[in-house]
Amino acid sequence: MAGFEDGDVVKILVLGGDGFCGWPTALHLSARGDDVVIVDNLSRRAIDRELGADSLTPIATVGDRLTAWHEVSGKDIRFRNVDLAQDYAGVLSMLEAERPDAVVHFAEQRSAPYSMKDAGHKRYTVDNNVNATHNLLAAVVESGQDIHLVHLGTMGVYGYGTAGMAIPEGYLDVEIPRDGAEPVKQQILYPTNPGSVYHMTKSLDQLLFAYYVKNDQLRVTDLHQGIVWGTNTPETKLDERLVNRFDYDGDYGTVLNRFLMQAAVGYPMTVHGTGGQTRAFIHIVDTTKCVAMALDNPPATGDRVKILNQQAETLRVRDLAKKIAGMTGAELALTPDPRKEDLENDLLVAHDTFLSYGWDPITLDDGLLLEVTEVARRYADRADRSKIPARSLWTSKQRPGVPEGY
Ligand code: NAD
Ligand code: USQ
Repeated sequence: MAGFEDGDVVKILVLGGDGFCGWPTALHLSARGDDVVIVDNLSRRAIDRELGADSLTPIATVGDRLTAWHEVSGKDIRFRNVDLAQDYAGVLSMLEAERPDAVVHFAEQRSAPYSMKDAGHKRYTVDNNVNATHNLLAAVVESGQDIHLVHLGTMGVYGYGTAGMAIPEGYLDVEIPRDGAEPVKQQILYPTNPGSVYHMTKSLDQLLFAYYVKNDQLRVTDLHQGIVWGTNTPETKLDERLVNRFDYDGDYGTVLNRFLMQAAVGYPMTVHGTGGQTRAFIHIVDTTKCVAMALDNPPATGDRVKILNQQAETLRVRDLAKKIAGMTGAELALTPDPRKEDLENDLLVAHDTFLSYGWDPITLDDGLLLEVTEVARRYADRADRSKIPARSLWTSKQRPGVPEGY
């Protein structure tokens, strides 16, 4: 890690380390020798129970996961159950006790459909995500420690239509014309245009980071990540108890993994609208690698928020479905789009910084679709077909079943 001597053990808190991206990242960092502590309130497992849904892969309890990791690697990862949004004192005392070099922040409610179910789910998502991020920032300042904060943000803060321009990494150069004088040149945060309450919380996070970096000179990296696909990584494959989660239900399943699972169980692939939506994608193995690279290349004290676009390639939803149909013979079913989004858009994304670190991204054409299809096929008997349809609509309504207190 830059700023550390080779051989130094670096302590990293992985917030949200029991989740889809956090778990394999925690293992990857532990495997390379970092001292890793997972922090999670297990809310994602509680939401599975609320929705009556489950991971397609049978995920072990946190305790069994960590025991298995110790058995296969000889390394220890510790676990702390802290609610980052509700327990500020717990966040601060954890930082004071652990004194981490870096914190990786995955711990937010990350489903757009879940965030759009009704007022209760909107309020939960905003309260949880914005408070978690703000509690963390305030606690880093109060602790007085110099901690590099790496946050998982989203491509969705930009909006997806770019009229042929590649979306830059976080900042936009603008020229403001003035009568009779030279135009004012400025670099501004790329104008945010979220498409769901969930994505909006990531836009709010951006402002929190910008403020704390300006006021308190915190060191923050914000990773604007595309849609993650795939399931396992070299570390999660080492033991059945280490398997990563695979979401396929209408709320948490993301589009590519949903299509792969649908193809595996013979369910026509649920292409929303015309499938002309273009999105950015990254494989889960690359998520773990990019986070490690971001940790190794921190901003200096006094730098602005370091924003990196963390995606490998952009693809149109109907092209994804056609690719999978070509591989498996599965059918496509154009379904009415439950969301409010452009049905056709182009998307170009700059991702120069990770490439400059030597990243060689995994793409869909690398044959890894087959690996995921094999995961989907292997666990197909665990699938509950009634959970596949996307039932959350982007229209105003109130439904029962919101988390307690909302
Ligand atoms: P996930 O829901 O599987 O994992 C999030 C974890 O955070 C869960 O284990 C949950 O229990 C925990 N958590 C949530 N709120 C918490 C709180 N208040 N206190 C403590 N723990 C809390 O989600 P994921 O897919 O692993 O995503 C992780 C992060 O990456 C999210 O911030 C998400 O926005 C971002 N991201 C994900 C994707 C994707 O395709 N999965 C793409 C881009 C960005
Ligand atoms: N879609 C379908 N059929 C489906 C599911 C989705 O056509 O069965 C379409 C959606 O309408 C949308 C696109 O596929 O146009 C992507 O949907 P998604 O659910 O895969 O992704 P999204 O809601 O954007 O959210 C996911 C993660 C989120 C992350 C985001 C990155 O859940 O945490 O922030 O991807 S990005 O999309 O780049 O903003």
